[in-house]
Amino acid sequence: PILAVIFDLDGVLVHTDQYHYKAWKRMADEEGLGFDESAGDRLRGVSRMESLDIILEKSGRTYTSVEKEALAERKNGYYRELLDRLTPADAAPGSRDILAVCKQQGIKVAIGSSSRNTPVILERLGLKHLFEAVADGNEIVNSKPDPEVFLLAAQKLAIDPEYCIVVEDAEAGLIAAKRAGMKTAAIGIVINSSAAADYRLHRLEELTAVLKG
Ligand code: B16
Ligand code: MG
Repeated sequence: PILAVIFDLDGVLVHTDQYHYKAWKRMADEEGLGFDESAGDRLRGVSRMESLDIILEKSGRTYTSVEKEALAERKNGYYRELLDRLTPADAAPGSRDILAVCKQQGIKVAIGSSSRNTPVILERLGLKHLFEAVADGNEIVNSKPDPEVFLLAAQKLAIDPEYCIVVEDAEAGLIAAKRAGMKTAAIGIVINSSAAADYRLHRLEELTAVLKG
């Protein structure tokens, strides 16, 4: 049986994945760094500094850790400007409904996100009170594809990993969930490409059928 659902945040419950992309692109353009859509998909689920390393791969020069901190900080400032515009209407379609279904069925719900901006995003969306547990980028050492964030979420819920299902839009996140010993549901861009997906959701509502088994 499934006793808990762990939701990824960016790209699943809210489309802040587009904001990450815009903010990185703004910083990269200012720095004269090439940045394209394909790089964008590799940034899903991985931490802020790992994302920066991916963007700097083709730069042809090395950056000191002080320079890298400054670039990441600048991007985060741009990202926070975009987050300031979030309202409860920006929660992904179907997200409140699926959370209600989980509640009705006695299934616990948690967030498992790499983002250190998770608290501000949940606050702006007005979703925070709907989760029994939140595990995010502020609390972990290793980000996805490491299983740490999902294991932490399960621990906070006091549910064994084998009874958890993770909903993810990132290949790194699906791999992390598998490594944690959890079931996986892919949504968004990875829906057809990931070998780590147990279920493939075109819309969040389709999770209802998965939960019924
Ligand atoms: P921040 P998720 C991830 O969130 C994003 O997918 C990823 O693109 C981002 O780099 C990471 O959070 C860190 O975000 O800079 O806000 O700490 O998909 O795991 O919810
Ligand atoms: Mg995501």
